[in-house]
Amino acid sequence: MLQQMEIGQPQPYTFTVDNPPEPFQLLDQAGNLLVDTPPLSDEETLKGLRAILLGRRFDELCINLQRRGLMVTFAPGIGQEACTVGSVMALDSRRDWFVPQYREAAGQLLHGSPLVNNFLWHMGSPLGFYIPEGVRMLPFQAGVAGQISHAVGLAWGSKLQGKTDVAVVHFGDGASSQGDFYEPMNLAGVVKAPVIFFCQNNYWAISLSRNLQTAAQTIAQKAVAAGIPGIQVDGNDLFAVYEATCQAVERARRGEGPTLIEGVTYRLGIHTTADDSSRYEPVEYKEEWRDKDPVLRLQRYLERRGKWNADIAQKMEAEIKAELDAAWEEAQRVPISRMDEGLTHVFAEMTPRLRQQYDELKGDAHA
Ligand SMILES: Cc1ncc(C[n+]2csc(CCOP(=O)(O)OP(=O)(O)O)c2C)c(N)n1
Repeated sequence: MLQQMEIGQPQPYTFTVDNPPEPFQLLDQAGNLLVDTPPLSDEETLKGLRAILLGRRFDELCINLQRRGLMVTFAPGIGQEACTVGSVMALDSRRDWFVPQYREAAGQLLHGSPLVNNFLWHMGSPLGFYIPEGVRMLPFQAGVAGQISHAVGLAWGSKLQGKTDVAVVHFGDGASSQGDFYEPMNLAGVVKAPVIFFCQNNYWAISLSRNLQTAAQTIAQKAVAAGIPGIQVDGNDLFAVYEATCQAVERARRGEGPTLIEGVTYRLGIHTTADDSSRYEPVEYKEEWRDKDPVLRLQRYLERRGKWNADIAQKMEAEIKAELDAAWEEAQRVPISRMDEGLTHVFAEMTPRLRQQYDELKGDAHA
């Protein structure tokens, strides 16, 4: 049974632990719309598809560049992009915060991150970590779940200042087992911080499968313990992600506090360039999920509405390639960072610990 959530009518999400509803879906795998009116216009849907494709082509390019020794370890979001793009589309980029983990390029770029910065931070340049003035985003976070507290801080701060700016924070199913997930979510529930916890359940935490991650039937139901609503959505359905996030944003702006959204998706790519998933991932898993790819689903939907064909696809791909090529050219013109810049860019004045490391590095012939 499909969980029906009326567009534009927020409903309380109730979870029974024994019988969780099916993930919320508005667009099925074959590209059929399951409601009368889509939550996004055709133009907006094309914009969402373009953002997903830009993220995907960026990821594919970075994997190649890493294999050629031109980048550090890279974590792609291939197959999961509807989660970040759908949730960013529900935000007001001028005032709401997007807080990523490490595989959210598609959402970051849509929220205003300059493409060249995304290249630079994977080239080891601290310049990539500077968020330009006016872009409401935190940098890439390698420590699993570390960013969740930061997002709660941003959202609570917004509330304390009498504002209604919200923060959406992305993390994985593995992160949802950490204290760094439960503790800030609990606090956010108490202070009704305008924050949206978005768990991209991509089935894997490196080699640990979802089934071994937690005995909970859904990750969304973890919201119950924090006293906040939780909803499981089809994470490969751009419309469902967008709609669920819109409703969570409205709740947050009304002062009703946080929501936990679990996007059920799958890691169609690799964990990172440092991992070999062929050693633990059954091949049939990816095969099963390939047809649920958010790109295919949106293309099928748009094709049926006369908004997608080979010419449009070719034009969009060519534009994306040109955009990526230009940003990569620009990134290559930036001088390679010195090792000590990793220590000097963190604070205006180095802490004693950083200073000690800096001095040690300077005494090293390789520095
Ligand atoms: C605090 C912390 N512990 C362990 C790691 C090592 N580590 C890197 S990625 C990862 C798996 C995270 O899985 P999940 O949260 O599901 O996110 P995904 O990588 O699947 O997006 C782990 C354990 C880390 N980076 N940070």
